[in-house]
Amino acid sequence: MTTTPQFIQIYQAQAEHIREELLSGLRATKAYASPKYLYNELGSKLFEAITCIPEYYPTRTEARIFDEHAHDMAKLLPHGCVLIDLGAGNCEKAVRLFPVFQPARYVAVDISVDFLKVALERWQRQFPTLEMTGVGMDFSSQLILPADLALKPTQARVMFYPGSSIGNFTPEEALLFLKQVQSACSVVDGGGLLIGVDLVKSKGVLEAAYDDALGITAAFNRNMLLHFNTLAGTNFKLEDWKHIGLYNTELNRIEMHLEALRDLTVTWEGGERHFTEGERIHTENSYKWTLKGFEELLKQAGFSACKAYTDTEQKFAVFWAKA
Ligand code: AVI
Repeated sequence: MTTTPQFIQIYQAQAEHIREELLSGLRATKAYASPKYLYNELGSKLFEAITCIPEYYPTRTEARIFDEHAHDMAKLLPHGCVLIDLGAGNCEKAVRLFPVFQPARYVAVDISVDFLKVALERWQRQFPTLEMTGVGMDFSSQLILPADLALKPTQARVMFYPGSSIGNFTPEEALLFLKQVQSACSVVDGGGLLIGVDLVKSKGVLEAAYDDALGITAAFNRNMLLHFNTLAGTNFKLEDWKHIGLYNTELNRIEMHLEALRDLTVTWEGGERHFTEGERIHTENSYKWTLKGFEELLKQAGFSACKAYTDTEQKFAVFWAKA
């Protein structure tokens, strides 16, 4: 019986590297920041809150798809697999599927190490006989599973990437990422990918989901400025910035920005950046896919036998793809 999950931390960016990355985005003519900086401790909690707000349909719709089709999906999954949860967060989505999927081992990967540790220790107490491993890793630029995981050559690998996180990659980045997933899963016969994808829909529905009436998404986006202040020693003031969430119909993506409400100067040790009123910092893209477009992408990445499960309104899809 196991009571403490194994934990592997394979990557922790140096504070200086993080600061440099942030500041170079701020200095750019069109200022930008990587969406991974949305997730400090408060950011992870605000994202959890987003998943509960009425306008943010993806989490609810995906959960319904799993409720309805999990048994069907389980028939396609290899028996006794290792379930590798990419961007596991609080691990809830995978845990709900344990009784149906019956994995032999669970590996939870997330950049937010402290948040993951707390969650995984809780789940391990609830599932004491299931081998669980946590991996603290930023896989957004490269997916290399740590050798310390000691994945068995007999255990098929199923990667689980729900929540439409794939949408936070550009289509080019998404293809590169999926190719890496495909090669990691194809090491053992029968492996594959179970992935949640948000589908193209009306501008009104999309913009409401990313600029909700309660202002939770606005808080989530603006909290990035507090995170900057901690990581890079900047002096952003929340009252100077407003949240923008808009749908770019040409590129099929939601864009989140922070817009300066007046002319201002942000300073940090050794530098500053002037923003004029209305100037923006681009903080996130969330691409939406068509069913056909995403199936094509999976095939290009080397997957086969793709099967899509959707809700009746085709708002969201979960794809199973064989590696
Ligand atoms: C994590 N990711 C899939 C979310 C999304 O919908 O793109 C992040 C998010 N941003 C604003 N609301 C939710």
